[in-house]
Amino acid sequence: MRVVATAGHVDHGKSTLVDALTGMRSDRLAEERRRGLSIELGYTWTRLKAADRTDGEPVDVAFVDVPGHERFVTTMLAGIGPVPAAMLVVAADDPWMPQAAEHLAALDALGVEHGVVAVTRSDLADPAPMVARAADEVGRTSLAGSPVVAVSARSGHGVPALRDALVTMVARLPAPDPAADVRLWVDRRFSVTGAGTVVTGTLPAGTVAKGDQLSWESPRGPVGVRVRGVQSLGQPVAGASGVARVALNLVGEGLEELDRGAVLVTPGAYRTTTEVDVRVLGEAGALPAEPVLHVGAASSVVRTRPLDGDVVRLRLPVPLPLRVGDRALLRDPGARRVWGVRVLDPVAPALRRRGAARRRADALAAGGGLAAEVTRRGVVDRDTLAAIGVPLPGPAEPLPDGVLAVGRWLAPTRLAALVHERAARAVATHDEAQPLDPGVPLRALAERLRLPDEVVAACLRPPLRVEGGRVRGAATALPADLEAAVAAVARDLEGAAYDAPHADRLAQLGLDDRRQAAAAKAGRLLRVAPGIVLLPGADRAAAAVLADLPQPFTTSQARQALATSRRVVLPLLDHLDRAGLTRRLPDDRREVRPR
Ligand SMILES: Nc1nc2c(ncn2[C@@H]2O[C@H](COP(=O)(O)OP(=O)(O)OP(=O)(O)O)[C@@H](O)[C@H]2O)c(=O)[nH]1
Ligand SMILES: [Mg+2]
Repeated sequence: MRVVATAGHVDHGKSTLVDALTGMRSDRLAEERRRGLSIELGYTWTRLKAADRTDGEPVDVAFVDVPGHERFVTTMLAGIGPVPAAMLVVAADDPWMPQAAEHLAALDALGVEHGVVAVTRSDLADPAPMVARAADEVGRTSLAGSPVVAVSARSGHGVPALRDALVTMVARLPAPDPAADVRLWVDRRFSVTGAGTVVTGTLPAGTVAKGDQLSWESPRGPVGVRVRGVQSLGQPVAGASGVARVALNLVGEGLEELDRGAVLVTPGAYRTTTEVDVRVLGEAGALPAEPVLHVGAASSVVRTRPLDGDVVRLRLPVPLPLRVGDRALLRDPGARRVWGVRVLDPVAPALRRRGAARRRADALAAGGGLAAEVTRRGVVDRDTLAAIGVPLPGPAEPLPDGVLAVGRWLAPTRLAALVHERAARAVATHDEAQPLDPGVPLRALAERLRLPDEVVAACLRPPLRVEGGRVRGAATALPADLEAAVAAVARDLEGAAYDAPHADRLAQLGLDDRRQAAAAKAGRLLRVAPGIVLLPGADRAAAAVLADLPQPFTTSQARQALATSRRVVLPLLDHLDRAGLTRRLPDDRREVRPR
């Protein structure tokens, strides 16, 4: 299916022409029919096939017929917002009128490139002058090159040519991804007896199916809704893929508040925010302080804060699920002027310090793309980037230069050197102050750097490393007196590696529990139990000696082989068990585990 929105001045014949093309009535309301004026959006559809071609599949085209009256411009903008193609309708018997200009400016601001111009009511006046004028006006917009066709909805003259032009135009529309995240801008809501709430909208991409869960981004936060039924082109269907006009029967809480401007999205697929940085495509200087933002079928008064040049921050009254690259429109209702904008960052960071606005604009000037986004954000998780519409490489594809991946995190490569340096400094400062307790807890360091733990850990290079939850530096020197005590122990153990110093000797050397632990932590002593210290590596050496015994061996055999006492051998064997070097059997004998 293809979707085309109408545009054009009030009373120029939009509804009549769409009705002639579809054989349906787009003005549904009694008031619309009585006054001959569209008030709401009209929805009709038809199957089109080029008259001059027997080949080619017929294509379903749905029209969103908009009202032309200046009072209903917000409705008009809700109609064209999510639609990628337009049919501009101009009367042959009237001059070029203000709403023709305003609607065309809006289509241009939104960057709509696919269109057809119908110069209608050509039974009432020679269409040639308006054909020329319309081609000229359209030629200065994003719709430049659109065919201009003279028609009469009354006589039917030119209608086949218009159909052909429409078929050709919709054939050029890009095919959206049916697997894309759903973002349905609701443009109408009504209640059906027995069914409950029904909403309609243009689905630009993705698929909605019966039974789907969607999230409604309500003013109070996301609300889950379930799709009880889907209709498309007036028929119940199992599902519909964009681009499509859809009507959804919804079940959920608080639906009475859901109305035009509401957005239904794939749960969790978007980040809704109120601070949005955009590039203004036009004269940003003339932007009012509080224009109306129109995006999709939503509209709200926003506050603008110029950052620098054409980069402007918008503060939204309610959060919207926007994505990088989204086109939207700002409108000054007083001056009837519109500006197109392109979303640069839908989750813009707070600007606190002096000059932050300028720096932010400079950073945004670096453009889009993954590398630029990651550089700008520092560290960002893949889900956030996907949710704001930054394309990510697939699992097998390489990351762009300058981007480092750590699990779900992406970071600029240069961050690694910075983090390593900061970590090295933090560890050095800490170890100097507290040599008995070397290393900085990873968690604390990560918090200080405002980075995820695993990113900090991944940025460390030797000698920095994570050990037992702490970032440790190179083996730190012990305080001189402790160093001397360690050296004395080493002398004591010379030639009697398992004859651990007795309690009185340890007390004489000032090696109390805490200092034994500090020396052990620094890798200078092996502390098999409180009060039993040996030299580092004594445990492996002991295991090698024990391996020469017939297996399994008794505690007493071990004591003799190691030439030591029960005081030492009992805790040493326990230590060897814990270290996985020996295994204790049920009869209390042990065997050395194979390496
Ligand atoms: N003679 C003649 N009259 C037409 C033609 N097309 C539309 N009209 C008449 O023009 C008037 C306005 O037509 P609509 O189709 O309601 O115009 P519209 O553009 O939809 O108007 P709004 O929705 O209010 O903006 C109606 O009286 C139509 O009958 C045509 O091709 N020839
Ligand atoms: Mg109408």
